[in-house]
Amino acid sequence: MKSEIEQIQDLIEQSKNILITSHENPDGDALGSTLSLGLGLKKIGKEITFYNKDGVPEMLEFLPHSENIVKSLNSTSGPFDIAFAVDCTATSRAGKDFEEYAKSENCKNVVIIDHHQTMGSDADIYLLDEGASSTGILIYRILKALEVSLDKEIAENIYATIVSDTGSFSYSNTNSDTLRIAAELVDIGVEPSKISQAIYENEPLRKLELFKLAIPTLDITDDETIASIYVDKEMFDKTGTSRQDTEGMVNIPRSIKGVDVAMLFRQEGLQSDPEWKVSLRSKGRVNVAKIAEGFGGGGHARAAGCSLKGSIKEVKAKVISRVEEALG
Ligand SMILES: [Mn+2]
Repeated sequence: MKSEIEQIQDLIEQSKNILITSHENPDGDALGSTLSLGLGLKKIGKEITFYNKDGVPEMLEFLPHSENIVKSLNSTSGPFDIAFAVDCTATSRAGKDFEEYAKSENCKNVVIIDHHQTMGSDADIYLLDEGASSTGILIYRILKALEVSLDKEIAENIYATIVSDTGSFSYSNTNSDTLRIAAELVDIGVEPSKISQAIYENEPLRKLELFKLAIPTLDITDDETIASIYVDKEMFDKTGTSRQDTEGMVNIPRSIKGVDVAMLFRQEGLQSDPEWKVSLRSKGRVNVAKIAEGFGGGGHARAAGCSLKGSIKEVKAKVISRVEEALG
């Protein structure tokens, strides 16, 4: 039985026209993986179309070739021999349009590449490795298997996936394999300070204005183990921000001494029928993927998300009581 990487390698070798996408509201791993895979496959003569439903957020425009990502499948030229969905547990994570497109004649083979726990069942090949720090690490392995020589632009994209998903080599998913690959990428020409500056010292002022409004909502349980913060529609409107500006905000409650689980609640949908996107972060005592799954979401043991309807008071109380049960 061939390994998933060998199966993907065979498929790529027989293919010409390839579509690559990632999850909606993309982060550094999503786009860095999309771009590094595509740039690598271009080097061995493949025709690549980069797609993301939400396009490229301002803060990720520094990723080499990000300007080549299209936001509409109508402007793509199928049929595709392979459609890759990277950093996605299922095709639905890339949006409804792609989910439908992947089922159509336009996509002969669908391949999912991810490092998350939960999965769907709508792809031809799944490459899933929870031990990988980022999806970019899996892209690195595929390109190595294909003997693609990594250039600086590919290396910068892969490096960005690692920095983004390990919190600059600080989360528990940082391992020696990750550090060895990062070192190799630096040898190829990546400048770590340049990537860090692009990611962490390049915030639009409006984002900090949003953080100013959110900080007064910081709330902590009496035993100081569960902390949360929220952003509602009014705060977004006042500061001219959107959900991508909440990136990193969960690190505020998470940074507090003694906190086991940190949460960010972000309002979406109509004011009359509010829906809250919840980001959960655990320092290790609680598997937050289990909690998120209980509300129809998913993710990793230490970083997960879900979505609930109701007032902020109701929604917060529901999630906190589940976390309290889990903390015991
Ligand atoms: Mn990821």
